[in-house]
Amino acid sequence: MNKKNFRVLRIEGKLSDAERLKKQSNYLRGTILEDLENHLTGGFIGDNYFLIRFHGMYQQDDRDIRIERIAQKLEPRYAMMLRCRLPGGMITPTQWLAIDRFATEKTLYGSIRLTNRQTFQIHGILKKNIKLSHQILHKVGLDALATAHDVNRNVLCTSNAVESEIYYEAYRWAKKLSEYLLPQTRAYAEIWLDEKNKDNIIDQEPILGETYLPRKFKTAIVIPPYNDVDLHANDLSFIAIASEGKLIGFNLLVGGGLSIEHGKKFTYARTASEFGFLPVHKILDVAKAVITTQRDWGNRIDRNNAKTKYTLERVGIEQFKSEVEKRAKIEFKTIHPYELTTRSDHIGWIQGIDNKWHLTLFIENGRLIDYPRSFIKSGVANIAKIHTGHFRLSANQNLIISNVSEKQKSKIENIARQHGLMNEVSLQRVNSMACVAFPTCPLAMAEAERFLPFFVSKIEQIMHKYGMDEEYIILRVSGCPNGCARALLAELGLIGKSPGRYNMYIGGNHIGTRIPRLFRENLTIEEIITLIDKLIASWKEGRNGHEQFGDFVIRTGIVKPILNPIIDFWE
Ligand code: SRM
Ligand code: SF4
Repeated sequence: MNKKNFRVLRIEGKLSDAERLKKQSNYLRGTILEDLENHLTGGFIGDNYFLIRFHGMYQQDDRDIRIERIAQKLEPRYAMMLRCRLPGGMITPTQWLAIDRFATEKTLYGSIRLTNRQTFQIHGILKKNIKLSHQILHKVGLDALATAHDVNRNVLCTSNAVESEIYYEAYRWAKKLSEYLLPQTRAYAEIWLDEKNKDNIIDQEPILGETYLPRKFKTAIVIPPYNDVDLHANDLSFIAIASEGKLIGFNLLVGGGLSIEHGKKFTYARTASEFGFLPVHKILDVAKAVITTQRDWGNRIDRNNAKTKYTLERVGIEQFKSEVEKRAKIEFKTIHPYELTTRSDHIGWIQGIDNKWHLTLFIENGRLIDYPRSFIKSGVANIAKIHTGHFRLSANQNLIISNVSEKQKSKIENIARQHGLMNEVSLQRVNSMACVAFPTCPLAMAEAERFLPFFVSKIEQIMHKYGMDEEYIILRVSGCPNGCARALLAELGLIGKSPGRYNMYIGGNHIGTRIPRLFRENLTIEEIITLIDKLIASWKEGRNGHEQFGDFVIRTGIVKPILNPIIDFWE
């Protein structure tokens, strides 16, 4: 490693305030209960503002009306966003109907937002309805535990593999991993479900530790050839390896992550490193070993430098790997060959190996709401009323109506069509994704979800102009450099800088294994469209055969590939 270019933040000094907060929280209780009774504010005060995140909630306010409220000397309109835990994105129609009703009747926006980590968020929950939201989830066997902050988040599992014999087995491991790595504190049950600690159980956190993890932690199970979960956005990825239709083990990859800060050279996106192969029965031990190594070695001084990707670079990949082997009592075998060929969802019907049908519905930006001309949220609820299989949420923010019998197929299709859920959609739109951003995200610097539909139409027009309608560019728009839309794994990524201005990254690939490079900074939308027009024109003119956009801009030297992000991400 070139030491000169080795960039880390402080690793010695005073612990970050987040560490004090966790330590003093009495296993995530803080004074949330008292705060719930405080009707003078619609929000949470002091440490509780952060502590509620461990319980799957973020405090937000409507940014569209923030200035107006300040002018009127009113408190911002505080409301919570609730994020459910849904390993592998699996949810039953009964569960769906319960959350649909809650979103319709008890929230400010009346919408459900499918996220790119295979779960859903409900925005706009007023303080008085928070407890109810958790109780409704609990009643149908769901929870929001550990979907945010310094814990292992919702565990992903490829959802585009129903034709694979190992899909359900892989999904069961995702569920087990999620449960195994959950916080053990009784705080969630006490605060939200009014459960008393009758047996006087003393709280302990054998895996996460009393002060939990240094930073958020993300886990995924990948079933090749699909990389719909974008494995390189995860701290810990298990690539399922099958032989003769049986799951025989996993390749382990550690240390992916995408978030950066504009211009801060100690931050960078990083693809995960291959550690080796493990047999199926070692998956929980290995997950525990990786997470506890990150727990013990991760940076607790500076949160900007705390994720596993930075720990790995600081201590060395080999050192981290051998610690994991020691803790898991395993010696990793050589990585088994695997091939990833796609990240896209297959929109429409597909038949699984069990002869059941699966319908993937394209939900633009994952936003389910009834629009004046298409009642898509009601459509999904109406499907849930008659569907006897389950729903699966994809990591591309789409919804799969899964396990449909031949008999039910046409009924479900009729409902979907009547509600505008099966309208024609271009390949370009299917392969475009945005994060939430305005008005709810407090960190948004520019529009994303509200801007994407218009922007995709512009790209569609350009593609059409050059006769490229059958092609697509993996496009991602994030409202800020936290990078929630995974723009730093896109062929064309936009990252918000300020309202109406974006940094433009190009050169990722279709399968999500290459980080794109910063191409131009601080562009207006008009400038972006002009540049894209030129780039698509040269791609059309100069591509080799079916060469894809990201590969083309790298091959022709329009941008240089990122070979080692710690050294050349910013060059
Ligand atoms: Fe994210 C913070 C939305 C996936 C990196 N993310 C946020 C918050 C909670 C803002 C906040 O902290 O107050 C956003 C809530 C907006 C809102 O109003 O709903 C938010 N992130 C989302 C979602 C909903 C985007 C979406 O449109 O689907 C995704 C929810 C996933 C889930 O169900 O758990 C979401 N976020 C991601 C991803 C992609 C992924 O995980 O595959 C990333 C990049 C991958 C990574 O972690 O490197 C991501 N979000 C962040 C970060 C930067 C973390 C870091 O490493 O520094 C933040 C800010 C933070 O944590 O400090 C953040
Ligand atoms: Fe908010 Fe930024 Fe994440 Fe978009 S990328 S949801 S703006 S934190």
